[in-house]
Amino acid sequence: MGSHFTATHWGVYLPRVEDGRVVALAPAPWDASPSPIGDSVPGAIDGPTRVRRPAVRAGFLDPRTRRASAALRGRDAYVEVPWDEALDLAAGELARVRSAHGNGAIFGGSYGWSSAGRFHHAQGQLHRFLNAFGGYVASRDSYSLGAGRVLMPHIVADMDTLLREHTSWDVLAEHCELFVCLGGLPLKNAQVSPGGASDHLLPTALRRLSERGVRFINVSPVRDDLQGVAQVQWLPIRPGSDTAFLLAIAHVLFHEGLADETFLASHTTGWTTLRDYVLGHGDGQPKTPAWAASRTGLAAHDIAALAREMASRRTLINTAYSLQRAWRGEQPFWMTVAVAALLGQVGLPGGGFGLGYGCMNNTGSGRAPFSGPRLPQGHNPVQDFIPVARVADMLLRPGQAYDYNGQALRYPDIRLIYWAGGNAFHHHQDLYRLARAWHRPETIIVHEQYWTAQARHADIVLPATTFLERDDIGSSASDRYLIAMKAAIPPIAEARDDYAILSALARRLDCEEVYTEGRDAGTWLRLLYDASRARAQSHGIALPAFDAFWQAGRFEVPLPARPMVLLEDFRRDPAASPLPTPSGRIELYSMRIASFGYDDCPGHPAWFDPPGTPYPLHLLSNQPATRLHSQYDQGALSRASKIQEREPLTMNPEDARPRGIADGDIVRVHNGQGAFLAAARLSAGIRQGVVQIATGAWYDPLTPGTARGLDKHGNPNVVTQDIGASRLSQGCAAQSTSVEITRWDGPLPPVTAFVPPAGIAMPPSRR
Ligand SMILES: Nc1nc2c(c(=O)[nH]1)N[C@H]1C(S)=C(S)[C@@H](COP(=O)(O)OP(=O)(O)OC[C@H]3O[C@@H](n4cnc5c(=O)[nH]c(N)nc54)[C@H](O)[C@@H]3O)O[C@H]1N2
Ligand SMILES: Nc1nc2c(c(=O)[nH]1)N[C@H]1C(S)=C(S)[C@@H](COP(=O)(O)OP(=O)(O)OC[C@H]3O[C@@H](n4cnc5c(=O)[nH]c(N)nc54)[C@H](O)[C@@H]3O)O[C@H]1N2
Ligand SMILES: [Mo]
Repeated sequence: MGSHFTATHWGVYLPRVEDGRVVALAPAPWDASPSPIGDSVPGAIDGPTRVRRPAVRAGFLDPRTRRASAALRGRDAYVEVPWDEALDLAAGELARVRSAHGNGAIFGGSYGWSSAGRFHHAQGQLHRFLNAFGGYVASRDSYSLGAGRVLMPHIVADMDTLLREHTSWDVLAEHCELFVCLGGLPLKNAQVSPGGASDHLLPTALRRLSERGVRFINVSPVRDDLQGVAQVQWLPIRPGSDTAFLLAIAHVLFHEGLADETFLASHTTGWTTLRDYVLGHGDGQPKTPAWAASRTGLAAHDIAALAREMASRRTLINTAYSLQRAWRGEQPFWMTVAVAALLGQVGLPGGGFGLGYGCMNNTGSGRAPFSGPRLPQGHNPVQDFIPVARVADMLLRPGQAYDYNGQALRYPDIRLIYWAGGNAFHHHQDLYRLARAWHRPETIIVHEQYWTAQARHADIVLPATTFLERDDIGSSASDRYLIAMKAAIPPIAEARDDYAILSALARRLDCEEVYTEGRDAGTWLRLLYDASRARAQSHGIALPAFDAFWQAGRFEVPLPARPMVLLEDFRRDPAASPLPTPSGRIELYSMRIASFGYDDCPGHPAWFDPPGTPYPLHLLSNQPATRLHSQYDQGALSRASKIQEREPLTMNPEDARPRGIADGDIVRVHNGQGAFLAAARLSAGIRQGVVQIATGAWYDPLTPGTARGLDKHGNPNVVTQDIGASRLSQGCAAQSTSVEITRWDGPLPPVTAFVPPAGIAMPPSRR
């Protein structure tokens, strides 16, 4: 063990094992820009935050207080119990809830990134298990792309197809002249891809484009969202106003006769309706650069000059996911497509639109969109589902009606939550509200590797192995390598694979044969790999036999002969290669969306003036540079990035001065929903009126269980709003948040997020 590569979502590494412990993860030698996040793993996997044995919440363990103690979730003690006792308890609860309320009372959405290996993918395993058990309430879409995933199929194609077919960096380097990026191309984010980022592409790609003389426009409140290129203009836009900016670009194009009406007529539908809206024919308000200036905070002449430049050069317009993780988040994506269509460059090499270059490593790799092994999920007979970010609404409002993508739905009545491989107390908005919602169900079961807030709000916590403790295959669509992930060390303490845990439950619940089909993990790996060989073939890829792959340790996915250009075939012949939209074309007016009758998402892209807020600063909560979401926040790299143990928050000196805040000061960030402590980092590289903090500091309430209390550590989700982007998508709208900030002069409470809950003994060696 230990001399083979392994895969994480942020890169491939060679684990170095000494005396049975993983002491280092060395980056893969072929990777020109490896991620330092690997450094956080060795100290964490056998460190004090690890869940070492099954544990049950003290109030839950006692049948007399089991129900009444639900409100203690988040502050109760835990009792470690033997595996059999924990499994019997979990199986008993599953059986009880199913017989009393049916499978529709079990929520198994279990959103989250888990680990990179594709067989031991906790969420996939849980879904398969719950299907074998008779079904569960699922969740749809993602926190990443809540608005985008629902919108895009109506107007171009589904998000997965689009992401896999993005024009390659190679083609961009050759043909692109002007790269307009909304939300930048942040190097920090391109460290990752779900399932693996085996070769990091963005730093090299930016250097090549830069050397070819490409001019970049960074439309973002944050200057550092675009680094490493020679020619860059920063347009420090007000967050949430990009739709106004794009409408003004469209105004210039229409008004000055720069719109490609031939392309609009042949490849789009509804463009005259959009034109009338842009020119103000219906509402009397032309969406001019001057109109946009007051909304975006940008100069009208900058917007107009950029529009003309875009029309005169081969232009790619790219929009980061973050823009749609917002109130009315559908609109910036729709307008991005619209502007690219007006320029008539969709389907041209180096032109058109991108949605998320720089958000994930593999976007633009140009590799075949093949991804390796996939665990079959079985069939879910339960029809009820929720849009993923409506989880607290579901728990707090059972039976209540809501809208989603043209459907009138009702929230199910959930009695049991089962979660494996995600951290809702990281990813969800308005965490105090979530904590209240978490008091509702009768039973919460969680598999975790670490004592995260997700584990600390569960009744039954089952310890899961990490990727270093099991054999698996790492694989991601459009990635360079398939990786044979071989266990480097045996399981830590009593941790078990998610598959082993669920198999043991299935045995107790009489669905073992359906779930396991009589196979052990090794047999499954071989079977799933073999099943993926046929899919590989359809992409023209000849995968070797399993044994040869396993022995070699990796397989390189070849670059396709034909360079990838997004929507190339559609451009060439829209009749022969129509889009999967109702019209077969790009829909700048969607009759289907219009037919839903939503005032918050009409039939064409539109601007909504944001509601006024009582708080003066716009809070952006972006993806962290030093970890994956909340994963390995307890690790060395993430801990080293903190100031006085708190998460850094970037703030403009002009906003800091009147508040008496100096660089490095601890600040209290607050609004009507809650408050958290952070460490101020002053920078002129952020637009005035905007502050930014990374997500992922482990939730650390000063007084657990108090309504609207103080998070000591810097978790922005205590102040974000738990609202849907619109009735169309109900997507996560975390970026639309306003706050006030004051200097914290009180005594500084220690961070305790990394201390396991009461009752759990810390390993003596680490005390
Ligand atoms: N305010 C704000 N909130 C956001 C965002 C934002 O921009 N702003 N971004 C959102 C986005 S885009 C996303 S994708 C989400 C991410 O939210 P999540 O995906 O839920 O976050 P992670 O921290 O990756 O959580 C994964 C958890 O799974 C555990 N885990 C890892 N491997 C395994 C395994 O093999 N087995 C088991 N049982 N557990 C495992 C880890 O320990 C970790 O606790 O956050 C969202 N939340
Ligand atoms: N290292 C690391 N990389 C990651 C992740 C991680 O946890 N760690 N998470 C991954 C995941 S799950 C996802 S979904 C992607 C997400 O990718 P994104 O959602 O794009 O990531 P963010 O960091 O939230 O946002 C990118 C930048 O957009 C800018 N921005 C925010 N709001 C606005 C706005 O209204 N207008 C404009 N013009 N700009 C704005 C911010 O300055 C921010 O730095 O990242 C992935 N990459
Ligand atoms: Mo995401």
